[in-house]
Amino acid sequence: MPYSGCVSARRHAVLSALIACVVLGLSCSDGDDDGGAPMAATEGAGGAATERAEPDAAARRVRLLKLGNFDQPTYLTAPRGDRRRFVVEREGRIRVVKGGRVLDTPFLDISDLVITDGESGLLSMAFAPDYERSGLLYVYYIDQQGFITIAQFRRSSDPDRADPGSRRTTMRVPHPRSNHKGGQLQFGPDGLLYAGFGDGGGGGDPDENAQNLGRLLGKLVRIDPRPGGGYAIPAGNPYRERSGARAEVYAYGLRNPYRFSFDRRTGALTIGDVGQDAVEEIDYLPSPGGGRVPRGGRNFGWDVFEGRNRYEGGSAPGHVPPVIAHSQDRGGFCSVIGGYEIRDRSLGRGWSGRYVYGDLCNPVIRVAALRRGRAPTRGTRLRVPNLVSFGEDGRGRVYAISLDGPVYRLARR
Ligand SMILES: [Ca+2]
Ligand SMILES: [Ca+2]
Repeated sequence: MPYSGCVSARRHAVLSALIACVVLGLSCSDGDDDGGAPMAATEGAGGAATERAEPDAAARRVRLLKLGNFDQPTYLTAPRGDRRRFVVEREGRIRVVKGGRVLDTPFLDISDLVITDGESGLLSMAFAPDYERSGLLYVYYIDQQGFITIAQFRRSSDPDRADPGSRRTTMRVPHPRSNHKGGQLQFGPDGLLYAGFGDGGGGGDPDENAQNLGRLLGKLVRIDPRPGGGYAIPAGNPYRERSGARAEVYAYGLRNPYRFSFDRRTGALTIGDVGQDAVEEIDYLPSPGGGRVPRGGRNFGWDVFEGRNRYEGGSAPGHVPPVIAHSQDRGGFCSVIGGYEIRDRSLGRGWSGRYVYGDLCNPVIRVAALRRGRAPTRGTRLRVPNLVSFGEDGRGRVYAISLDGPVYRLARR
């Protein structure tokens, strides 16, 4: 089969498709692409995603403004309030964009520590909430042993450079395969560090990790990193007292929560959980109010459920179904790319206050009005092939990132 690399990669997960398609020079956005215009219902047997047409002219007044070209960019972030942009490159570098220019010298280069097999690489980073004072930042990468690694670095005397000698290992988790490596780090509004770990790879969670509270794979974890290395367990973690459970677990039943985020205004949590062979999903937990994070201890269902469909036997106690589910077969979805609740008010109606997300194989940027139950979603006119991530800068402006190189800001026309 001439396209087997691409097709089979679609069936599995986020970065493998990129490797197959980028390295082999194939297009993953061919074929059953949905076209980007207002769409018909895209949902399979798991239940329909509610489709809306473009609501008004205001929603069309947003464009992709190119920030620059990078070497396999995987993420963008910045310390809160900072005007610079930090772009993470898969092979292990972090680049600084300052005054509209990409600085020649990377902020950090750990390419000697990082492997890029399968879905591996340097996959995201997070600045400590008190970065201005502490100078601490965290990176998420796959190390030479294939382990998921969260490491801390410290800013150097040059604010545009981290100190490469300041590395401390915060957390290191064995992972047996080259897919479902997770990849997201985020500080929640509670000041704690969250990370999303994939289920251990293969297909169908063969090791049955995601429903097993005694394992870290297939989980969203929450830790309190210690500046000298390692971490403490936060007092409010839901399984802290449960025998046989890992105290780091915040939520479970996840296949590959490759991208998740907190709403910078409300604290609501949104997870893009990459599907198996049928359904791509967005999970959503609203904030209890006051800018707080949602209560932990939720079960998102995998591998008993894929989207709203039954997947394997067994039970998933308290299963929280997704608010958005896209059928892979109808619309060309292969690996959902979770995004951000947009708080950039300059984008105006139809964008501000909506959740932006997309897919690796379907280039259409989508927006949704998140709520419990089933959330309405629509395709926009914006397209980013090989979409690998969204990002948010220090002022809450939102970016879309293509692994092909370009990073774009969502900007008003
Ligand atoms: Ca299984
Ligand atoms: Ca699920």
